[in-house]
Amino acid sequence: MAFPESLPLIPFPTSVRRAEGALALTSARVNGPDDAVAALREGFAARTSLPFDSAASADDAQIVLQVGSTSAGTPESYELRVGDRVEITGADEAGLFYGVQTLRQLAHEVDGAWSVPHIEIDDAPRFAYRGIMLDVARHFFGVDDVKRYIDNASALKYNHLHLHLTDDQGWRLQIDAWPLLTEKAASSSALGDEGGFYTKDDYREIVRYAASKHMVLVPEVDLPGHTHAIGVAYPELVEAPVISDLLISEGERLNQPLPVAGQVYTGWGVGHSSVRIGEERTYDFVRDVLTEVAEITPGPYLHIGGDESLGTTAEDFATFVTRATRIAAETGKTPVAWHEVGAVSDIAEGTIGQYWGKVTPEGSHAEEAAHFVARGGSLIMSASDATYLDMKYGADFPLGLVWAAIINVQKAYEWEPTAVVPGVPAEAILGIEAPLWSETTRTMADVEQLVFPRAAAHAETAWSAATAPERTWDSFRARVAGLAPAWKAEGVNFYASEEIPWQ
Ligand code: TNX
Repeated sequence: MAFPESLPLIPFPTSVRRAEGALALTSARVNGPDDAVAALREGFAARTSLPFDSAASADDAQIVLQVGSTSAGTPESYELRVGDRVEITGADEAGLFYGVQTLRQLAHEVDGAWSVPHIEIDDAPRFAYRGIMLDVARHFFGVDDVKRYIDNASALKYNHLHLHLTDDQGWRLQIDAWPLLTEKAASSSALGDEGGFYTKDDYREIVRYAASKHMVLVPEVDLPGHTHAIGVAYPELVEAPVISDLLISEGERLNQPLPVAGQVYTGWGVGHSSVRIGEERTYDFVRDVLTEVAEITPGPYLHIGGDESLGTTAEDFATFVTRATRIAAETGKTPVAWHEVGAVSDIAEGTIGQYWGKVTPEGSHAEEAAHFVARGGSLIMSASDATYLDMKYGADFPLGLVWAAIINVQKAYEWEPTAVVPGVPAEAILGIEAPLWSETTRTMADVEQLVFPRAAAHAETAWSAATAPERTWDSFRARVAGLAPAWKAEGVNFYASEEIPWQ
């Protein structure tokens, strides 16, 4: 049988034992929980016309999906066996879903029949938090686009979707107590493109859809900087824009406007905006917003931003984040914040830090990150010169930015998240996240060019053991090549980087 030598398994499983031969999915009758059967059917819909009819009993099925005990025994783990039929056992529903994603990657059309190699796979994730971010503030992406992003990410076993919901350029979520946010500050995007926002029902639909693919939504309200849009709706909540020399020169270089108080901002300079730290009304606002967001968010996390607050003095920043982390915690959620918040000693205990410094930390970034751990929290690693999906692949790439690094697929693949911040034990690393900032991406097709194939590299860093023999660039590049047929069938606009021997 002409089965590929290198199976396109990404992220690579804990253990794979392959035997001779393959099983042709001739009947493709499935027995299992409805959700898992639906995931299987959906997962193959773009590539095959296999019907995946439900079989009334396991005896009668060619594919058996079940929740039960696995050799790893840990959450999200699964076992997959292919002999004279396919059996997938998940430790929980998520594990079963991941087994189905692996089955998708195993299936190949050989001599006109969809077949799966005889194989035994035992698998479990390395990190509990495997995140991908979408910035819907610089450019807005509607519910259907977000669902597409969820489909493509969950297929790679990502389990958290971080939505960057607010920034200088727009406010993207309905807040009942402060209705002008979406009435006045949502209509536009960076580059003067069209904006938009999610009603609460839209947001609930995203949450529901993400959950159906075993992804937890992590909402971010970025404070106290990145808040120009708040002032478009409620001028009394923000300070006047800080127009620095850097902002002026960047604006001229990029032919972008400077921020004007009370008017929508369509450039992408940072560090010019701040909420008013000394006004009690600011904290009423923060409490109302975080409470409403928490109410419609079933997941455990609430991200309050805290990055690049250069329009706020260090003292004011400390005052603000000391209170804001507590307000977030009072909603019952675990606060998450970008690593700068770790510069402040008295942040709420247990706050999770998101590190976006370099793989080799600069300045005080590592120290700031370590402070979250000292306060009983943990870290999500988003090293910007490895995981930033908005960085260009090469100097001439038409989309993206370059400030952190030029990141080809190999550079995205080769970094070790537990080795970045000195003195922090590996157990304090909750996981990794790959952020897509959307200054330059005007459509989901643009987004997908930047995200794929690099998101496959980060998925493997997040899931596969650091010491696995297949955790090498040579193995990865051969395997990722094999994802191209599925991506093409599904219309994923991946970038065909020359580093990869595409099929
Ligand atoms: C830095 S990293 C930002 C964002 C930008 C991004 C562009 C971080 C927490 N903040 O505001 O969109 O760079 O790459």
